Amino acid sequence: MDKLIITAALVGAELTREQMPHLPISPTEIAEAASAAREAGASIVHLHVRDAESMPTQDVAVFREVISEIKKRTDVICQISTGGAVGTPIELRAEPLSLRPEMATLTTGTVNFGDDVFMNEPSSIEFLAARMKREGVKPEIECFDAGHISNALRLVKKGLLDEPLYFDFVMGVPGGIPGTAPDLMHCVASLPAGARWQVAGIGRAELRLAAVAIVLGGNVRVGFEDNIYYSRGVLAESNAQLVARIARISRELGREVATPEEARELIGLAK
Ligand code: KMH
Ligand code: ZN
Repeated sequence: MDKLIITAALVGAELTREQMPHLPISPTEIAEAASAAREAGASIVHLHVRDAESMPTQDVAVFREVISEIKKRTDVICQISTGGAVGTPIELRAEPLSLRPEMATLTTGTVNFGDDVFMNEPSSIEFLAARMKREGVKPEIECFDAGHISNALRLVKKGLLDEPLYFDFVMGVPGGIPGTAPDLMHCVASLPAGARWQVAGIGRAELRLAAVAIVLGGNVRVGFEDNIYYSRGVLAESNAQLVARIARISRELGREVATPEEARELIGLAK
């Protein structure tokens, strides 16, 4: 089995300091969290950024600073969010692609998102995919529901997505696909040959789906964006703490953890 790729989703767009006192917000805090996550076993960091008021932003200048601070400290793969926050206009969501990060997320369908709707119209998805292709940015295909997988495969047919494909199943969002092992098995069975995948379980689905993914040969995303608890009612101390547990479980199960360099090779990132 290939080595495990761990992604750390450090910040998110929805979480506040009130909910999670250890949430990294400033560029320095995010870079320190990225470096600690790398030391704990992460090879990718999934990045949202915040403005001076701690609000989610797609401001290119903030992303530039965060990525530059990360690169001063560590060799982890920087993956920017083009999802932004619920309601962010699609043009703003695309803006940080001008920085040509190694990876960016591409959500391939609309989903109810708690009491909100995370809108991804077909024209918006194609706009983002075309922009990523032009900038040479590798998409991570975010599927919040099973239908988002076939939407992505249609983009391959249209020439807007290139293989090898890298999927992320975000499971357990209220309104999206439930965070259960049978639902994950269904997603994995829907993939074309040669595609790689990871799972991002939301809340209490995080750990149990990570364990299933490790055994099945998939990859794992953890971090405050998806889950803030280490165990029932106990807040995690850091993103790195959540990453370290996944690395430990994987090694115990006989699966080594990929370095960023090894992850680049596995995902097929441009040299
Ligand atoms: N904040 C969510 C509405 C992504 O990063 O690409 C969307 C999201 C997906 O987090
Ligand atoms: Zn995100």
